[in-house]
Amino acid sequence: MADLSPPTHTEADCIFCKIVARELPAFVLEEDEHTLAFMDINPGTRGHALVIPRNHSQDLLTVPEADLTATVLAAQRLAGRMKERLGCDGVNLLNCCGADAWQTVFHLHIHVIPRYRDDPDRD
Ligand code: DGP
Repeated sequence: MADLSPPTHTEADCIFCKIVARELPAFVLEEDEHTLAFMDINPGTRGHALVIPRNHSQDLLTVPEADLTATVLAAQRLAGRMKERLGCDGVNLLNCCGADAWQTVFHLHIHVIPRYRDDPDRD
């Protein structure tokens, strides 16, 4: 019979926890006591990165306030650095919360996506 219980996403099977623990490789851009920023393995634009809290939280709805605050501030800092270093013209911050909202990795993360005036997929 099919298992209809909701999926659980624990620290033990979390790829981003493994990146935090350096058990999986990643191109780390910045880190501090509470957060880590690294390149997305499947970038939408040049420089597309992810910012995560070191502590495991499944998503935006379950993350403790202190980890959320640290993650948003780290994303803001990274966006500023992208403008300086990549010369991008703008930045999108994106969070997908829940499988139906395209979340595929169940450790809170904010996409920090540099945008360029000449992006081929720009609306
Ligand atoms: P989301 O759909 O919002 O859950 O995005 C998850 C992102 O994580 C997706 O853009 C690809 C990225 N990603 C998945 N696995 C890995 C990995 O092992 N390393 C890195 N650097 N990024 C990953």
